[in-house]
Amino acid sequence: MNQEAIAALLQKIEQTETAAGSARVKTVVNRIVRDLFQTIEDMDVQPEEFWSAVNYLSEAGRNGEYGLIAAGLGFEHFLDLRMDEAEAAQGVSGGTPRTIEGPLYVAGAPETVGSARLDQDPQPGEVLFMQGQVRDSGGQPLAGALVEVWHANHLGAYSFFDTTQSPFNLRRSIRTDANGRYSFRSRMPVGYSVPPGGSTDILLRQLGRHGTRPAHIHFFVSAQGQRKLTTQINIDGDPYLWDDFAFATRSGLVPPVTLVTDAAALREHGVDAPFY
Ligand code: MBD
Ligand code: FE
Repeated sequence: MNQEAIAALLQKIEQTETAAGSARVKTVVNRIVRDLFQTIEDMDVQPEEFWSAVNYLSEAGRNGEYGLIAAGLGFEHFLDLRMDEAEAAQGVSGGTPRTIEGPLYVAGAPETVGSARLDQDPQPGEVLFMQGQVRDSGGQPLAGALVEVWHANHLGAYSFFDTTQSPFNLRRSIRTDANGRYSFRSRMPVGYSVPPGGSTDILLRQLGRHGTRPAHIHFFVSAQGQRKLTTQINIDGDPYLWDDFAFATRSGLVPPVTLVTDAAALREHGVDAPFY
């Protein structure tokens, strides 16, 4: 089809629009339709391919996998890069880098002050301790900040989505203490992989890609009068550390991990052994 014919159809479609509705939605949707018409034209997409894509999207919606696809195609990371750029333009810089939320946060985790234990269900693997301090952009500790933490178990599965785990297993909200500090005890997570045979998996396979993330722990950090930080840390040494299907690993988000084997030091942390 020639460009004039495509332009004429687009004009005909837009002429059906009235003054009602949203100017923003009109602009964005019309742009997406234009770009998709052009892709179909340029790639000579066949009707069977188009309807196969429509059916794929219907199925992905039924599976609740749009969030996962958004992560896997790099859209979620792209939005982060745009937020970084917008902040830089406002002269905002420094601090812990942001990275993606992902589709697996659940609100309402039990709240504690200062410290928490995240693992409720028995879980094999290493005992994990993490501690940190929430500070404002001037470096001043923030007492009473909320640190929401969530991560996967030894199978890379998240409570709520994995109904074999008890509610809020490996999910907590921790208020920082008077010195802005928080700490928690948990078990080492294993990297998540997209559900085998699911919509995201099908797409990634066709792209010749894997659907695995390195082991990671998610955080929301919020405090009165402060911008909310959405971030993660990665566990150093994971083979997927720099090969995340969701592109979320960033330098500054791979803290040092220390293996503690000294019996006295372990007892001090209230454990008998680093693994059970
Ligand atoms: C996850 O655990 C996750 O963090 C992201 C971004 C996507 C899928 C699963
Ligand atoms: Fe995750």
